[in-house]
Amino acid sequence: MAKTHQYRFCFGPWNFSEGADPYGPPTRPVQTFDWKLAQLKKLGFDAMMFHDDDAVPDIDGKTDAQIRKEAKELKKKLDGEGIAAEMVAPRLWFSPMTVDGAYTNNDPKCRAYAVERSLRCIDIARCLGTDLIVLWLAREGTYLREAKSARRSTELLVAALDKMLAHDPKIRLAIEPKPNEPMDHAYLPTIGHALAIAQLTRDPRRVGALVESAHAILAGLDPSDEMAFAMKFGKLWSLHLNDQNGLKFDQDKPFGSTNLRSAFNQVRVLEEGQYGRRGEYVCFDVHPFRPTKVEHWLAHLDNSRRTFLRLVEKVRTFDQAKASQLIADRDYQALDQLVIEHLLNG
Ligand code: XLS
Ligand code: MG
Repeated sequence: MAKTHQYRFCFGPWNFSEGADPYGPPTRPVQTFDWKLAQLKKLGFDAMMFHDDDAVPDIDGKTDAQIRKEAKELKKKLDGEGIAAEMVAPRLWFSPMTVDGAYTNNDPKCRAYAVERSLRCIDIARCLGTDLIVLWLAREGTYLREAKSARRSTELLVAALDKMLAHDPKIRLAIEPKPNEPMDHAYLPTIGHALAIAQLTRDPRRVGALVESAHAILAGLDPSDEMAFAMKFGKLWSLHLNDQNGLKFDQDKPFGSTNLRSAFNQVRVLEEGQYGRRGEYVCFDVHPFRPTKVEHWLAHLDNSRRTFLRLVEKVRTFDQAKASQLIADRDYQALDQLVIEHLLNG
C-alpha cells in the first residue's frame, strides 16, 4: 500500500486576531509573538507564515543591516522550536505611501517605496530560510476605473515582479489573487490572471500562485477549480484554506464552516494533484468569530485542520469505482447522492 501522504500545516500570527471589526473594538487582548508561537507549537502545526513586519516590526524605520539582524534572531527562535517559516509577504497595504496602491500607484515615489520594501521582504525570507514570497496585491486596483490605466498597471506589476526576481536568483513569487476588498476592483483577481502575468516576467518559472478559498468564492469561482488549474501548471505553491458565506466582506471563516461540499472538493483536487509532496504546506488563513472567548482562541485553527484531515479520509474512502460507473452511465443524480451519503456517513 503506497505510503499515504502526511500533510504539513501552517498559519500566521494574524490568525490570532483580537476580534475588532469596522463596527466594534477588540473582544480579546493583544498577545505577544512568543505567545502565538507557543500556541502554534502546542497545536502541533509545522510552520508559521509571516508578513515582513511580523518578522521585523517597524520595518520602515530600520536599516538593511538591522532588518537582517532581527530576521536572523527570529530564525534562531524558530529553529529552537522546530518551526519552519513557510513564506514572507510584504504588507503593502498599511503605509501612507500605499494609499493609492503599491506597485501600481500613480506616484513613482510610492511605487519605488513598494518595490524597495518588497526587496527587504525577500532579504527577510532568505534569513528565515524560505524562498517563498506571497504577494496579496491588496491595494492594486481602483475605486474608479478612470483613476488608472489597466494596461499601464499590468506593465507596472510586471516591472515590480521583475525587480524582485532580479534581486534574488532563487526567490519564488506566489501571487495570491483576490477580486476586491479593500479595492472596489483589484487587478489580477483570479488564478488565470496570476498565471498569465507570470508569462510576461523575466523568469516565469519563478512566478506561481497561492489560492485562498474565500478569494475564489468572492470571484464567483470554485476554489477547487482554481487549485486544480494552478496545479496543472505546477504552480500551486501555497494555500490559504478557509471559508466564505456569499459575496460580502472577506470572512476568513474556519475551513468547511459554510460549505462542506466545496471543502470536500478542495481536498479531493489536492489529493488528486498530490499537493504537499514537493514541500508545500496547507495554511489556514482563518479568524475566530468575534464573540470567541480567550479560552477558545485556538479552536478555529485546530478545527480547520481537523476538518481538513477528516475530509482527507473521506476522499481516500470514497467509492471511486461506483462513481466511475455512474459517470459512465451519466447518472449524475445517483453520483450526487453517492457523495452526499458518503459525507453524511459519520
Ligand atoms: C489575504 C492575505 C493576507 C495575508 C497575506 O487574505 O492572505 O491575509 O496577510 O498577505
Ligand atoms: Mg489570505
